[in-house]
Amino acid sequence: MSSLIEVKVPDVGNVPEIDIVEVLIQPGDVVAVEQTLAVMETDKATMDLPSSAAGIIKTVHIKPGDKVAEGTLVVTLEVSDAAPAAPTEPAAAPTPTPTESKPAQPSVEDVVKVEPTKPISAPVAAVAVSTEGFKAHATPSVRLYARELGVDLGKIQTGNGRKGRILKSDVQSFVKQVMSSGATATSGAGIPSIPAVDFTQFGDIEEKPLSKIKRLTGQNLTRVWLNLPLVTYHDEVAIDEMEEFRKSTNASQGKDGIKLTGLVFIMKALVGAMQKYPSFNSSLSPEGDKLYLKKYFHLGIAVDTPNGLVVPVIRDVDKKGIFQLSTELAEMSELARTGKLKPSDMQGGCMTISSLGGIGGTAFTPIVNAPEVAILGVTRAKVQPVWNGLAFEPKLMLPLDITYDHRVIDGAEGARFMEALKANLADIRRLLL
Ligand code: CAO
Repeated sequence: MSSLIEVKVPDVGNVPEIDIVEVLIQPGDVVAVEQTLAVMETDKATMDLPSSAAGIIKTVHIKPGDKVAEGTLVVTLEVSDAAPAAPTEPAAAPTPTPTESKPAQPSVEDVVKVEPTKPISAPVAAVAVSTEGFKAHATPSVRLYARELGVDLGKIQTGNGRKGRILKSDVQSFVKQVMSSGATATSGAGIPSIPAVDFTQFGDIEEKPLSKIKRLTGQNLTRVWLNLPLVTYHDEVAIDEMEEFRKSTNASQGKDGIKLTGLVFIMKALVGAMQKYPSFNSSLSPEGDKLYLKKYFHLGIAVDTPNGLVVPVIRDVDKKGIFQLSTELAEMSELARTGKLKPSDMQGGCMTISSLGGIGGTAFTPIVNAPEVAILGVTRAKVQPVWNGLAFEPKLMLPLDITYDHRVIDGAEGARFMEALKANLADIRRLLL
């Protein structure tokens, strides 16, 4: 037996109106008690909106951009009557830190977004992060905000929050101060910034805000571009055998069978090369003094969506066959294109593939999705004349581009890795070895 209950915005103090910035659930999702349903934001703080009970989401009554207040209906939840009685009251409100001696309770300013990779638990209190030897106290959401702006929290040191905790407003003031202190001529590591231009002087224009995905991707790509010494190595491989196998398998599958594209073979071949060259399946420590070598093989796949580029992660590629990979790839791309990927679907990748093969191209220089150390770019295969020692032979050549972090991978290793990848693709029987 089950019944329906309403989950409402809890007591959030004397805040009359709060913005919903992110909704993390959808109808059909199973949620646990205290699981974050949405993220709310005031001009002072970001806070989680926790579920007051465990159950299945029947209806979501809020959307990003909504303004809510205490008591606003958030979701209708189907709860099992067998489960411990579910409170119909709103979830416990975040309360201020009571005393110095007791463990800190999260306050409105301190309640932060639960990171999706961590087990779901009560709202997380602010944590200290070491910045060049200095312990900056800030919530994960403020640290994320600072990272997005490239602000070193160690330079702010003390914020206006409780016990000197750094708030979002402190980060904003810091940025304003830097901007007005004559540092506007440069950005990042003293790099001159692009001057603002009034384009209306040349003709009509239309202003279009970038999607959130594009803005976040842009920040991340700029960070990687500025921090990593990147090298891109280009090559090509004849994939006639692979293509013949792919086509005949697709034909034997019939119209309703799973359709294989070359990408799943590339995924298997790439993992084979990563097994042979483990430094491609690693991450460099932030201090740059050690490598974390991964024993799992999860691949990020760049997917083009109407809102921008997203990178869902297909897990344990080494353990899966091409049909399963094809099914998962289709599912993930669909979720990506309809904006339904969960944050956890985009985490834990070891290396990324960016395939533009369905569109065209002969070569490009993809940017590494740090903290990964390499990315594989793929463009369109085409038949080309290849000299076999006696005559030119028509061969289906697939162009491949590998960009790698030169701090981790040297040129010779990059070339050897590419050779291993090509060998796997040229003779896919190798993938069985
Ligand atoms: N050479 C020739 N043909 C190719 C090919 C290649 N390298 N790769 C794909 N194709 C063909 C496929 O076989 C398919 O052919 P049919 O329509 O005849 O069946 C067609 O192109 C379309 O393929 P697809 O793109 O739908 O499927 P995929 O498995 O190759 O790729 C996905 C899936 C999700 C990676 C892709 O759709 C996508 O979004 N690519 C863009 C990624 C991107 O934006 N990268 C840039 C990031 S910037 O660093």
